[in-house]
Parts: sequence; C-alpha cells; structure tokens
Amino acid sequence: MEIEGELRKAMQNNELEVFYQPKVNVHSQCIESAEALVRWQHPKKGVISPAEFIHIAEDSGLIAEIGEFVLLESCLQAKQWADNGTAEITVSVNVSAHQLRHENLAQAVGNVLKTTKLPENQLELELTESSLMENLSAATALLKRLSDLGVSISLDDFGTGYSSLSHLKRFPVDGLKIDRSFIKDITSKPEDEAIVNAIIVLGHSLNLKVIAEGVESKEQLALLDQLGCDEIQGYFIAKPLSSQDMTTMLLQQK
Ligand code: G
Ligand code: G
Ligand code: NA
Ligand code: MN
Repeated sequence: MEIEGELRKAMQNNELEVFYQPKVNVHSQCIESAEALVRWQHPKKGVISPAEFIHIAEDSGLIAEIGEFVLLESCLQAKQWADNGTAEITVSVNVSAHQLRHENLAQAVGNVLKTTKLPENQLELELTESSLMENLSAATALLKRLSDLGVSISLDDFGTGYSSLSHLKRFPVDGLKIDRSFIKDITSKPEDEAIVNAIIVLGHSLNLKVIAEGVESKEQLALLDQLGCDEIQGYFIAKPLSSQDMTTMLLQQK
C-alpha cells in the first residue's frame, strides 16, 4: 500500500501517538511547557518519525486530520495534568502551512478549548515564519483571531525563514523559537553566538519570550543563560517523551 493509504489507515487504527518534549526555564530548569510531537507506532515497522510522513500528510491534506488529533489530544492531556495535580503547564502544538491555508484554524482551536475546558493561556501554537509569509494578509488576520482567543503564538525555527523583521511588529506573536542550527555550534562559533545574542535582544525589545531549541550540552545552556535566553528545549533536558514518561518527569520536579 502506498504510504498515504497506510497513513489513512493508521489514523483509523489509532496508531498515531502524541509525544511531549519539555521546555524549561533556563535558570530554574522547571518545566514550563511541553511541545506535542506526533509519532506513528507502526505495527510492523515500529516507530516512524514525523520527518518521514508529515510532508506526505501535507501534500495529501491528511495533515488537517492529524493536526486536529494532535491539538485535541494534547489539550486533553494538559487539562488532565492540571486536574490530577501533576502540573499546570502549557502545551505547544505545531501548525503546518497547509493548516494555515485550508483549515479554519481559529474555529478549530476555539472548539477544542471549549470541549477540553483547557484555559486558553495553557495552549501555545508554533508556526514557522515561512508558512506565515505565504499569504501575509491572511496570516496576519488569522494570528489576530488566534490571539483574540487568548492562546500564545510562537515563531518556530526562527532565523531560517526569509521574513522581514518588520513583520515581527505586525504579527501578534508572543515568542521566538531560535532554530536549532544556530544553537548547534554556539559555544565554538562566535558568529553563531552573535546571531543568537541579536535574536534575544531583538525579541526582548519587542517583549517576546525567547526560547532556544536543540540544546544538547550544559555549556550551551550556560551560554544561553548568560545571553539572557528565557527557555530552552533539547536533548540535554529530555528527548520527546511518551505521555507516561512525561508524567513521570513532571512528578519528579514537584
Ligand atoms: O519530533 P521530530 O524531530 O521527529 O519531528 C520532525 C518534524 O515533524 C519536525 O519538523 C516537527 O515540527 C514535525 N512535527 C512533529 N509533530 C508534528 C505535528 O503534530 N504537526 C506538524 N505540523 N508537524 C509536526
Ligand atoms: O521543526 P521542529 O522545531 O518542531 O522540530 C522538532 C524536532 O527536533 C523533533 O523531531 C525533535 O525530535 C528534534 N529535536 C528536539 N531536540 C533536539 C536536540 O536537542 N537535538 C536534535 N538534533 N534534535 C532535536
Ligand atoms: Na516546533
Ligand atoms: Mn523548531
């Protein structure tokens, strides 16, 4: 069967599962939120990474259903963690370019908040600059509707897109997520440190929260702390975890 058909079947068979990767405060290392990252538990092939199927889901439009599933599932999970006393954290959900183009995203988000009763400030959406730049006026209107709902919006993979910095003041965003490629050699390449420093200063001057992704060492963490970065995420803290493992990690920090 071609992968698109298999993916369709996987959804019906509940083979998609949401994993969670913590984002922590750079000082306290307390978990402040968790990014929802989908995984495909294939009965024969084992775990398939979204890197292998998200683009197929995008091209076929299946991403709309996958996106709705991830959104609902992660909001239910955050609500459950809050209600059973595990932790009150934000969940961050990735939104693809296709979802911006085709879905009535604001309505879908509003519905999910209503059904799950998750407080709106516990939901964050991660959008990439390049997906927003595809249709600037539609994207600006959508971001306005989302921010009116009270959810937070972050620009994912920041620094890799081709957006003009002037859009930053037009988009109602709350945070910047510095792309992993700038963090990788931050302790050995002064140019990368300079770029990261500039993004942090820019973000803070616009009142945005700045988070670094792909942090893999304590040296990177120490430098990001020194540069004033707000939050970090990466293998140094934890890889994406099953909801059960994420629950364990949340309980350990209590
Ligand atoms: O978790 P991992 O590194 O394997 O993710 C690979 C890619 O898949 C990343 O770019 C990530 O943003 C994307 N991805 C993971 N889960 C989702 C999802 O629920 N929706 C969308 N649109 N992309 C996702
Ligand atoms: O595109 P997005 O930023 O959503 O991608 C998230 C992807 O990055 C996930 O697939 C996740 O597994 C991966 N990732 C998360 N932390 C690290 C890290 O510290 N190092 C590397 N190399 N990849 C990471
Ligand atoms: Na992301
Ligand atoms: Mn990213």
